[in-house]
Amino acid sequence: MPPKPLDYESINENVKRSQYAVRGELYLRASELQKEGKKIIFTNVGNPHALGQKPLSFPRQVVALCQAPFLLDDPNVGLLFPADAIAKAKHYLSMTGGGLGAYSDSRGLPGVRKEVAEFIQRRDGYPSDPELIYLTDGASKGVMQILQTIIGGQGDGILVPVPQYPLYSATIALLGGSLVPYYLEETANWGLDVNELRQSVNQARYKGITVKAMVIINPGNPTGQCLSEANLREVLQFCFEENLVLLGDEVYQQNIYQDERPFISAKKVLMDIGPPISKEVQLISFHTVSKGYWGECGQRGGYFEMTNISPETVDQIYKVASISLSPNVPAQIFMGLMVNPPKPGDISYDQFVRESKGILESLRRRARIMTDGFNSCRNVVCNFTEGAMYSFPQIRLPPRAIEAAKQAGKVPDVFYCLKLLEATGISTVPGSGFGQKEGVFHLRTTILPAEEDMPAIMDSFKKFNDEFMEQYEDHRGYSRM
Ligand code: DCS
Repeated sequence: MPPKPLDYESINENVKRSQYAVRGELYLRASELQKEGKKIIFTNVGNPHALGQKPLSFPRQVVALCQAPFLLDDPNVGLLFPADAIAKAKHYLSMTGGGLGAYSDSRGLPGVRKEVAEFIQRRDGYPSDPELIYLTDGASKGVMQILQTIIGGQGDGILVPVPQYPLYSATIALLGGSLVPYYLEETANWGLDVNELRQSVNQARYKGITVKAMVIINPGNPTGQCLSEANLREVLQFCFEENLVLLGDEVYQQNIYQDERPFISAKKVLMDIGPPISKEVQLISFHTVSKGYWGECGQRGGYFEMTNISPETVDQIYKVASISLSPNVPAQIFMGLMVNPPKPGDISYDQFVRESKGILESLRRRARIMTDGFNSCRNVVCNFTEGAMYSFPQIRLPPRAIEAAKQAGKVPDVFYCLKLLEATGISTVPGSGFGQKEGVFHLRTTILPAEEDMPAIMDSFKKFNDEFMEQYEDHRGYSRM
């Protein structure tokens, strides 16, 4: 009997090739241990609510009413819901043709796209056109649709930062394209060097690859750096010179933990530069309701904005979006609420600010506790998490640990992370899942565990790491760093 079409030997090679470490070997082992009754701290995914973050009240009130519109007819509705939530629910319901149970336009509800455009305009100080904004099921779906529109085959290259979030490497592999890596410089706080970019592009071209797009993740995942305005200018200039579309992954724009480098969007910098660059460089910017102080990962809401994209291509992307009929409608309302939250004077304003500030300030403190904790450990060095939700310490593994990993048939950082998991229940992602320089090892953890649990988690990490280093360091020759 020949293999059947869905037998492993027969399936699409691109599917087998794509890898997604955030839910990889470590996660599977952690799930097993959890089933066996071990307490696991899931710091492998940036999934705030799963680690106890409470949802913001106002958006949940609005969406609850949209989901159960009969409550709006109940004479007691005003006792359960604030008047501004009731008004907002009516506002969003009036945008839908049939409530949340009906498909929307494939690009998303026009009213929400308009609210997104107004948000971008307020944020950047430049006009934004709702016709060039598409709502998506999380940022992931948007990234996939755009990569699908760009990549036709192996000859099409996408410049991706290393370390990177594996949505990019995995999707490029699925689509059969070529990932062209550019390395971020760890010793320069994960800075981006344009000379490095140029070299990567030249090397790829030498191999016959047409480099078509460049991805930036700002603030960075897993690296946590915030790009400076000067750096963004260089990147846009580079994209202009090299004829690349820039994919600006800006999902962590609310997650900023220092004041020196506030978030600046690629769109604003592009417009600031002025013509010809501002009229020529093609840019797609992505955002989501999964991150920030919202953390509504399970709702799957996102958008992308297209700049300098021709109407014909915008129509083609519309067609691609149409194949999935429509993005989640409840998620679109979350997006509307995120870009158009309660304003001063609204009944729910104070509570909204109290809740969102509370989350953000705590994340800022947690970023500090984690970085300091890692830096106090033997053979561990860690850049400060300037933004996003992750800490990405470098673990300087002694040669004997690397040897032991080899014996166990594991990549060295996977070996370290598995031991950490078994000893402490802390579930992380090995640096190799994001890419790193040869011979250098990291792990990624989120900064999301509850603040009160943080000291105990860092103590338990330190104890494990000290014992690990004690076990594998060669005290005769190997020097401590
Ligand atoms: N872009 C980046 C840089 C991300 O980190 C994520 C999610 C996404 C896009 C996609 O988010 P949504 O599809 O939910 O909008 N980050 C994953 C991670 O690294 N941990 O958790 C999820």
